[in-house]
Amino acid sequence: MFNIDNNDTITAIATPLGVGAIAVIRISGQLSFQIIDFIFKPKIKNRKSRRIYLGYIYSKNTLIDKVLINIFKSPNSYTGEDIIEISCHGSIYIQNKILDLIINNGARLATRGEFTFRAFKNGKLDLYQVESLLELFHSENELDHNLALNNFRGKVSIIIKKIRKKILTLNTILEFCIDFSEEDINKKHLLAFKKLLLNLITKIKDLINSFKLGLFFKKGIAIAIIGKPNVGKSTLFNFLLKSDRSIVSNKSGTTINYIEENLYIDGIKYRLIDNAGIKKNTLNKLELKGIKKTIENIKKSDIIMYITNNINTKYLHLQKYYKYFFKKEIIFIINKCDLLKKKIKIQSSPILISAKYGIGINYLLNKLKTLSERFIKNNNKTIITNVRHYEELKKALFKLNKIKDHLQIGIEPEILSLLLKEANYSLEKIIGTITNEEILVNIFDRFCIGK
Ligand SMILES: Nc1nc2c(ncn2[C@@H]2O[C@H](COP(=O)(O)OP(=O)(O)OP(=O)(O)O)[C@@H](O)[C@H]2O)c(=O)[nH]1
Ligand SMILES: [Mg+2]
Repeated sequence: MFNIDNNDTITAIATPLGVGAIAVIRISGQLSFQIIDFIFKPKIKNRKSRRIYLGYIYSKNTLIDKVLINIFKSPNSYTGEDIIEISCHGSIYIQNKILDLIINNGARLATRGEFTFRAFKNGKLDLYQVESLLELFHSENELDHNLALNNFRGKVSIIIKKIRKKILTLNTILEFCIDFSEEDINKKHLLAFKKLLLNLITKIKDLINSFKLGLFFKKGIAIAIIGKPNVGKSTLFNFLLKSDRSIVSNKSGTTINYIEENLYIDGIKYRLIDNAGIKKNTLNKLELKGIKKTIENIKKSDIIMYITNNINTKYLHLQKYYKYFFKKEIIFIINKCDLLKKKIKIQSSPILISAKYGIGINYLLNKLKTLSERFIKNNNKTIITNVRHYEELKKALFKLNKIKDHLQIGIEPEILSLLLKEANYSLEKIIGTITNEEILVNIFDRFCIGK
């Protein structure tokens, strides 16, 4: 980890290591322009910020590469410092040669996330945005990406800053009360205090509740495919994944242990789980173990796809059972419709499909979409996705609720003021106004060198 108070000029290759069409090398700090003057020709006379210059990198008199350099003058840069970005040809030799030159002229190699740390230190990003940036790097689907991008752009930070402002207002009311005796405290003040407090509690509760929604985006909506053996569970699993991931055979009990895979439909992430068939009255130990795992998966899932081959199955009864006993959404599916003797109209529930021939799958996907929207509705809402933020918000809420309880007894400004400070402290830890080295190391170490 870097020294927090360090002001060295830092450098790193910002693109992935290896041969590429081009590579980008970054320099940030006070010596950036001095270093580029040493190694880049022609010399730039009137440096302009956010301008690209074409020229050559030299090591003494030896030409290394023809490059483009991009200049960002402090404070209008990613780190808030003077930044140079050199786009060179992507050979490993050229990249390393230029990096060596920069280091020999006064910069040092940056550590993981050090550029972003400087952005944080110089007030360009708050800690919430920094953590959202990490999530942006790791986003796997459209929704995940939108969420991380919104948060990186400061959506949640703005809300938290507003909440903190309101806490300060509460504190001002309290300070006013400290100067007066209890009898003199104006009822109006007390009412204003209560109103603002309740408003804050609701806002923090909303953020806390959004965490569950955030988990759906990140972890995906879990779907357990279940039913009796041999009904075509694995065939459907494979069809949806467009791969032969699960073994299919006409032998009953083919799937012994469950298989889980990620599936993306319309930008929504699902975790599809193919389970062992549920068999009544079996004494086979292996089958019993498989069934036990299936039940565990049912409990862990958000949606159940129940498959049967029998058009006379009493699905309403089953639907009630899963909905009320397990409290799960259920999609009831009759598979192998291609084998049905008489023609049956494909309908919305139960859904008739042929997993083997891909018949009726669109009906199934539509149904899935409708159910999923129940989980991920309000997707325009601000959503928090980070456990650390969730925990701090819960702590802040706890303190504010304590204040609410205290108000029942009467107003004791000193105690309330202390509780407000503690709530504020948690919020400051989220955006990084107050932080400790352990948290910083934990966060910035997850970045790569060059970011
Ligand atoms: N005709 C027809 N056969 C199907 C269809 N879906 C699956 N099958 C066949 O049914 C048999 C069982 O399919 P699986 O997908 O292995 O069934 P399963 O429910 O996973 O079975 P277990 O893992 O044993 O519980 C295989 O021979 C499949 O080819 C379908 O839509 N139409
Ligand atoms: Mg199977």
